[in-house]
Amino acid sequence: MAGATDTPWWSNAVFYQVYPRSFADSNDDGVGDLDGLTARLGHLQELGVDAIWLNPVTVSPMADHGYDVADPRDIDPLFGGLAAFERLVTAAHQRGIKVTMDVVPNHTSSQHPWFRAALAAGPRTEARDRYFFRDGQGPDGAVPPNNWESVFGGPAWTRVVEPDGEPGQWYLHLFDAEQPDLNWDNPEVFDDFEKTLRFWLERGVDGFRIDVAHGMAKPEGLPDAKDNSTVLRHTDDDPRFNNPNVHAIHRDIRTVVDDYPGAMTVGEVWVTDNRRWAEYLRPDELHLGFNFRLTRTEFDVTEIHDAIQNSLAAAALVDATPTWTLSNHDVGREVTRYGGGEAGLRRARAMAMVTLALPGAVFVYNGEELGLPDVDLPDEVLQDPTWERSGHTERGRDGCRVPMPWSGDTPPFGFSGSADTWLPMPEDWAALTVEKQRADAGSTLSFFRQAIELRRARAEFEGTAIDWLTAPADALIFRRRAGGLRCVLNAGSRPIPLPQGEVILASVPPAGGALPPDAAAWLV
Ligand code: ISL
Repeated sequence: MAGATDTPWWSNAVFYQVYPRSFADSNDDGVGDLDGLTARLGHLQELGVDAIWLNPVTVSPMADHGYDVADPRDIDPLFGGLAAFERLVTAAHQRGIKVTMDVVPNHTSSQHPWFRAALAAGPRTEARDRYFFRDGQGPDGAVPPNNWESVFGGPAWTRVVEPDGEPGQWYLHLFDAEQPDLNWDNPEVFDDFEKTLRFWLERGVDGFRIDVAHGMAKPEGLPDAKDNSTVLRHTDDDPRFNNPNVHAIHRDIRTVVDDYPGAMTVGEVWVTDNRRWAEYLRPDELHLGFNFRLTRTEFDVTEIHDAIQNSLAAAALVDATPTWTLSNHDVGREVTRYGGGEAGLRRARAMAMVTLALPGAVFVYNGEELGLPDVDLPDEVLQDPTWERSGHTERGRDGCRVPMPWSGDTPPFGFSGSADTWLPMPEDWAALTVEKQRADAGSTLSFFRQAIELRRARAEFEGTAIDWLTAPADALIFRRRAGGLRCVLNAGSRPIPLPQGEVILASVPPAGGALPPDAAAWLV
C-alpha cells in the first residue's frame, strides 16, 4: 500500500456500498440484514475492498428505507439491532475492512420523538423550533408558506392538524412528508448530532457518509424558488440546498470527528460548480465529497474526459482527494445507463477500469461487481416514495435496489430463505450469481477482483496526478504521473491500436495489438 504512514487510509481506498435491505438476508424475512452481511464478508474480502459504506440501518419506519430516522443511536430490529451491528464491526475489522455508515442530519422521521413532541405542543412552542413550522399563506392559511417542492415530487410542505383538531401550521420536508427538515439554527440539533457521531465512533465506526451534506442550512425567510419542480434533481442556485451557512455545520462536525484519529467523513454533495463544491472539502470540513459527474455522463469520450478533468480540478482547488462513483442507490446502474445488454456491460466494465485507474477513493455499489443491470419492476411492487409523490410519473429508484443474487438457479438466488423478497428478483439473474461468477475466470466478478488487486498491489498506481496523452478519435489515454500506469479507453465503434507496453489488464482481450470498442486496458 502506498504511503502507509503519511497518507490517510481513505485517500486511495476502494469503498463498497452496501444497501443493507438488498445484500443478504439471515432471518428469511425477505429483507437483508446485518448478520446476513457479516456472513458474506468473505465476498468483500475476496473482492479486495478496503471499507464498507452502509446505507442507513438506524431505527426507522422505513418510509424512505432508513433515510427517515426515528432513533439515530440504535439499530433497527429489521436489520438485527445493535448487537448485530457490533458483530459486523468486529468481524469486518478482523478481516481488515473498515466500516463507515450513513448519517442523516438534514431531517428526521416524522416518528422521531422530537417531531411527535412538536406536533403535540402546538404552534409557536420551543418543541416546534427544532423543525420548520410556519403559518400558511392566504386568509385561512391554506396555501403553503412558499413554493418549494419535495425532491420526491409534490409540495415540500404538509399541513398539520393542531391539538385542537383544526388545520393549522405547515412543516417543511424537502423529501417525503415522513422526513421533516430539522432547523439547524437551533443549537439542540447539533448537540444531538454530536451525540450520534460519538455514539458510533465509540463503537468502532471508521467514518460516516453524510446524507444531503449540501442541505441542512436554509436561507433566511425561506424565499420562493425560481423552478424546483424536477423530481430527484436540482440546480446549484436552488434555495433549498447549498446555503453558505452549511459550512459552519461541517466545521463543527469535523471538530468532533477529529477527536477520533483515522475517522473520516464523505459528504453527499450534489453541487456542480467546482468552486462551490470544493468549499465543502476545505481542510476543516469534509474529508471526502462525492463528485457525481460520472453518474450523469453518457458513454462518450468527450463527456467522460471532461467529467474526470472537472472532478480533478474541483478537488485540486482545495488540495482534496478526488472520489469516483459510477452509480449508487439513487442513480440507475451504469450497465443500463450505457445502453444495457452486452454493450452496456462491456462499457460498464471499461468504466470501472477508468475509475480504478484514477487517483483517489473509488466507490463500488453492491452488485456493480456482478455487472447487474437495473430491473424493470411492475407498478405494484414499487416502494420508492417518489412513485406516489410524483403522481406516478417517476418510477423512482427501486430498479437499482433489487437484492443481490448469490447462488442457485432460481430466485431468490440464496439472498434469502424466503421467496418473497422485498423486491422481486428476475429469473434471468441465474447467470449472474456470485457462485457462478466466482467459478468463471472471465466473469465480471473475477475481472473486478483482478482490477482491485492490481490497483492495490502495483506501484504504477502511485501518486496523485495524471496526464492526458494523445489518443485516437473516440478514445482517451491517461497516465499516472508518478507511478506510470496508463489507462486506455476505447469509447468508439472500431478497434484502436494500443500503445507500446505490457497490458496488465483489459476489460476485453485485445486482438492483434488492438483494443476493441467499448473496452479499456491498463498498460505499464
Ligand atoms: O436525488 C438527487 C440527485 O439524484 C438529489 O437531488 C438529492 O439530494 C438526493 O436525492 C438526496 O439523496 C439522499 O437523501 C435522500 C435519500 O432518499 C437518498 O437515498 C439519499 O441518498 C433523503 O434522505
